[in-house]
Amino acid sequence: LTAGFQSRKTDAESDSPDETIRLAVIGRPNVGKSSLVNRILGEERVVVSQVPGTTRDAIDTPFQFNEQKYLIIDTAGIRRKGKVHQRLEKFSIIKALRSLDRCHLALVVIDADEGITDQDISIAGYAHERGCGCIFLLNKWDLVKKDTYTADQYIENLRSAAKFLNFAPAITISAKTGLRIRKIFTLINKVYGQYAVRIDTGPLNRIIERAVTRNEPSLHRGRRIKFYYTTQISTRPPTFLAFVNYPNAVHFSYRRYLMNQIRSETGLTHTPIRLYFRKRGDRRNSSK
Ligand SMILES: Nc1nc2c(ncn2[C@@H]2O[C@H](COP(=O)(O)OP(=O)(O)OP(=O)(O)O)[C@@H](O)[C@H]2O)c(=O)[nH]1
Ligand SMILES: [Mg+2]
Repeated sequence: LTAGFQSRKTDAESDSPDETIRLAVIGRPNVGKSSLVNRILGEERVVVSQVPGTTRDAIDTPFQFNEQKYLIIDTAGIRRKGKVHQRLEKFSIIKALRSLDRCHLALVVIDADEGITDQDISIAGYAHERGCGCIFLLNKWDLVKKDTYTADQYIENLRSAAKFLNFAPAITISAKTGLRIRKIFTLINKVYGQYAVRIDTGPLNRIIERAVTRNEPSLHRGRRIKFYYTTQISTRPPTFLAFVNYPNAVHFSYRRYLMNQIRSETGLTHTPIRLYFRKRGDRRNSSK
């Protein structure tokens, strides 16, 4: 029944307590991804240099912090397609993108000193498309003149540039000075907790029922759209399936409304979630 919706990330592992949180560090070239990885690991594990394109491979390092296991993957910087000329660079980018398929969360590193660019947003978009939770890290905050721009202004700019990721946390950091590196782990654990959550069918159905009663979907060719039953079919990210009479008639804005209701009533404030619709006939009508 649910096979078509299972994410490949979820089926291999159960909710065992010793599970590893897998993190991909992604971003444009030279934004400080490798510096951040070294800072987190507390050693010069990967090569850092001011030459853009230093990291070529996706480098996995497992580590443990406060009894939680993590795997962190340093990746190659991702430039805009039109500017990628060399085959080697193309391969590096493919590897970086592939690492997102193995990861739960993407740490999207942005060079705050250069400001937020379209490319930063498309990179976050790749992670989102692959079902990763995202955390924005505005790095090199030590270089930013604080009298010119405040962190709030930066984050506001980011919010308006990446509306589709308005639930993703964002903080200013410095891989160089270590500013707010511990805070990153608070966020990682919080986002992952939501990312891996399971919501029971009972409460979930009550949320949907209440939402539909409060705000009915518009009619489909004169007929009511009915929501029969909703269940969570997978996690990482939390994925819900609602059985309805006219799945294709549910407007995208109504789907968004239902998703917002699920989010706000279950506290899923920082994780991506998915909601699918599937057809189920009305029993009373179909038995006639
Ligand atoms: N001032 C300052 N410099 C930083 C910070 N983080 C990284 N840098 C510098 O930025 C340059 C690039 O750092 P890397 O860590 O190699 O960047 P990267 O994103 O891994 O780069 P690629 O692997 O080439 O994509 C280096 O000169 C770092 O010393 C920071 O927080 N503050
Ligand atoms: Mg690097």
